[in-house]
Amino acid sequence: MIKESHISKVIIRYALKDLDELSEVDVVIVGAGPSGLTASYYLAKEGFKVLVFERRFSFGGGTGPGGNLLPRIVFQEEARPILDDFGIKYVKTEYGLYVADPAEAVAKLSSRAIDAGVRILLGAHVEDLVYRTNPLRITGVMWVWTPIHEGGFHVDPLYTESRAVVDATGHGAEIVNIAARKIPELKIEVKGEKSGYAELAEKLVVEYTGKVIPGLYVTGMAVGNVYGLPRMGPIFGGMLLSGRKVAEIITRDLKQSY
Ligand code: 48F
Repeated sequence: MIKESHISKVIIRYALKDLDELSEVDVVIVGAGPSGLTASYYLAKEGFKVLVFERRFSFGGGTGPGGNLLPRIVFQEEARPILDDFGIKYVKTEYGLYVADPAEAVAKLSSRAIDAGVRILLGAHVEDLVYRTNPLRITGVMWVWTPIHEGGFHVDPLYTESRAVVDATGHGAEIVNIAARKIPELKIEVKGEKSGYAELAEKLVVEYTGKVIPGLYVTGMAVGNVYGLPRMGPIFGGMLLSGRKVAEIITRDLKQSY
């Protein structure tokens, strides 16, 4: 027999138990796009408790729409080991570039991350940071459900504490921008993204990936916004390489601080 009240009870009981457990984690990643999902997977593989906040009710960020809605995304040679780690199939083209199916990429990035132990909270919008002084550092995020945010209601958010916060919010670099605007003593200068230059952008986005200030890291297109780098358009190797790199940096930093 299915009782309606039991449906409600199990949702409430289990969801609240999860949220209770997730109020303190090792790493918060904001954004379930390609860079955030990649970072989350490699961090979970290292044994860290990882929570991804995604304000949409779906995964993948800018991956799904491919290039101007054409269902193919492009990767370069350097990204192949990561595609292989996730089991994403690809075809080598006549230009030496590789193409893959965006739907498969989204599905495999997210399912491998979840299988590695990552928790993804959908419909959850990060609207602010938590910080401490002496030493000055970021220690978590403040978040509300997306419909609350979209509705423009004044509802106080909940806290999630973490040892590292990763801005994987894409072109807007929302989290680093919040830090720059609301904690001026951090002296973060956000330069803003430049126009398209694919080869240079792919190289620089990986090079500049990493720690912005203690406790706050940046990956993916957000890196371009923070450091004034060009955009690359629908080539995604840099996103995966940036995600893996930020995971390596955080792994090193967190293991050193034990
Ligand atoms: O935009 P997005 O895919 O970021 P990415 O991982 O990849 C960029 C590429 O898709 C593409 C490109 C490179 O080839 O130019 O654009 O850097 O994913 C960012 C995700 O973050 C979510 C947003 O909904 C998207 O799914 N997001 C953004 N701000 C917030 C957020 C926020 N404040 N709270 C929660 N989620």
